[in-house]
Amino acid sequence: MPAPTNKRVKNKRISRNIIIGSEAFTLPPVGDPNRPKGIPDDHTKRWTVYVRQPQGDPSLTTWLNKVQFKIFNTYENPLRTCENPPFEVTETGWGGFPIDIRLHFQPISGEKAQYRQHFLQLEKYGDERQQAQQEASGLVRSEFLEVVQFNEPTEALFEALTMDDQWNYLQLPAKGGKKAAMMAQLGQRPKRGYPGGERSAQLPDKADDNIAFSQEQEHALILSIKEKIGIVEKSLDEETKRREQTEKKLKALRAELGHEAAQQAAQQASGDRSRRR
Ligand code: SLL
Repeated sequence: MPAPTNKRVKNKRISRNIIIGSEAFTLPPVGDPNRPKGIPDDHTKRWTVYVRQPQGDPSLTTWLNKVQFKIFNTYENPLRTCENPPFEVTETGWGGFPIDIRLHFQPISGEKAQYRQHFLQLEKYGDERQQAQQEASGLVRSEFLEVVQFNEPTEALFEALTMDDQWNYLQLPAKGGKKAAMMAQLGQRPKRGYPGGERSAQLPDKADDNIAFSQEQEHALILSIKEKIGIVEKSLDEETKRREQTEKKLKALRAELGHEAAQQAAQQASGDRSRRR
């Protein structure tokens, strides 16, 4: 077997999104029969901090090898290491704190570990509606989308990041349109294809029976969205004009009414005066 090289692919950059987040649930109070046993009395929350991939994205294990979470140093073994997914740590506690997260990449990537930080949010936050929802559900979730960029990746990583099998973990639903049904029957996934025959993280130029999504469709979709935006903007303009006209009319009516009211008041006053005389 040839020794793996660290040769880099020039002028290529591939990025992946990850979600870094935490969830905190309120624990039943001390004395409540539903409170799990063995939790210190001052702990009010059960929380989980995690690194996940956005739903539907290519598998993150292609490039992510290991995640370390450095939690508050009063916890036992505060440097927690996850060698496999799920990359997450669950604990109980009473207070939030910043968590240092170290992302270790697959050895084929030749990349150094990267740091991220996440604040473990235990208390309600956000606007009134969000806080009411957090109160009602007893769940506080705080998530951020992070981007990891591979600039001029190694050949091995580039190969891995452009392979179809990164989507293997996604099961095609049995029902879900003609194409999906056909693919399910054939036991195939929609093929991504390679524009110009070259391996790439891009969508292929054109769709065909084997390729479900293409740049051509993407452009058509963008055009149609732009067209719809145009329609919405036009009707917004018309509505604005109509509103301005209505406001003008209203102003004129108010002025007229005010004038009449003033006249009436004046007449009334002069009547009063004449009666008093
Ligand atoms: C503070 N920044 O000073 C916070 C610290 C620490 C929270 C929060 C229990 C830890 C354990 C726990 O929740 N600590 O049981 O070791 O307010």
